[in-house]
Amino acid sequence: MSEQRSATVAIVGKPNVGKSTLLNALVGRKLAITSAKPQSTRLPVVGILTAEDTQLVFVDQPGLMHPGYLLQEAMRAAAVSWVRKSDAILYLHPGSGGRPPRLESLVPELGSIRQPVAIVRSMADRFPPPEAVPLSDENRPVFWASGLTGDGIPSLLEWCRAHAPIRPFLYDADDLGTQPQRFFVTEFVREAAFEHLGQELPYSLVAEVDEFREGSDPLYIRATIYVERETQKRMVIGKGGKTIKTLGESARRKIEELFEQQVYLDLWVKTLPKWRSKPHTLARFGFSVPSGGST
Ligand SMILES: Nc1nc2c(ncn2[C@@H]2O[C@H](COP(=O)(O)OP(=O)(O)OP(=O)(O)O)[C@@H](O)[C@H]2O)c(=O)[nH]1
Ligand SMILES: [Mg+2]
Repeated sequence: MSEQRSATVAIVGKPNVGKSTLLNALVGRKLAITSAKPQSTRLPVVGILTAEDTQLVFVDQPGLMHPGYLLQEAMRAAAVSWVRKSDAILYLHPGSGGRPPRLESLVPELGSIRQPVAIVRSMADRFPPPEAVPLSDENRPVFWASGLTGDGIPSLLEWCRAHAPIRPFLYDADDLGTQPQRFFVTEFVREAAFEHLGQELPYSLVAEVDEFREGSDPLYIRATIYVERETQKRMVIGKGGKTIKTLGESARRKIEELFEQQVYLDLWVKTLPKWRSKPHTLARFGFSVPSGGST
């Protein structure tokens, strides 16, 4: 039997460059939520691809940006920690525009980055490569790929496999992810919120699963959406409950697709003032608040 290889591969870059879409394309399954609006990913999402003797553990990250409030600090801290600890890095920058800035300039706190980094010019279906494609940049290989069409994905996988250290698998060969079903419920509720609510509302919103009736059919899930203000709560509910109904149906369909079973989603809306800037509320929703964060 040949030796096993395994690698954690962080998918990083600025917000809205197609990281989550790429994760889903790499593992062939919709695990990470995506949106035309930036900052849709708040917590890393893990997708596992095991083929023959190699296991690749992709970790989609929140976008690297300057944080404005504590939630954004926690998002950035998560992404930076994965840049530090992953075995290899896919650094995404859209095919449009000029040269990508050096990854080091987005994470100056880390100094130099020693792991293998592939520069991925994303959204290659919209921004195809120029005639003379640079094969490398700063001694890092450049790939053109589209998470939407799948173009370039096989070459990326080949690069990841080539950089996977000889090491036993990190997870079971059958595992597709590492996060609990509850996590995906709250993520898909947020994705539906990005689709159905106005510009700023999805940013003030977080979801929590209150009850998950294991073994029930359809699977009964009770969840609460928290927003920061009463006015926002009224907007999420909508006239006669219309908005929350549409949002809930959309989220339910997404959850059913991932879980491959019928779901009854009982969705509520409550206010939780300033949850985005309080360490204890952030911790409750799964964020690791960097030390020194304000209360
Ligand atoms: N045409 C095209 N659009 C893409 C591609 N990848 C992503 N998009 C679109 O770009 C937008 C952002 O995609 P995401 O995958 O959510 O980007 P992200 O980098 O994860 O964004 P954040 O999590 O907010 O940082 C969405 O509207 C996607 O549909 C691609 O390969 N081609
Ligand atoms: Mg994302």
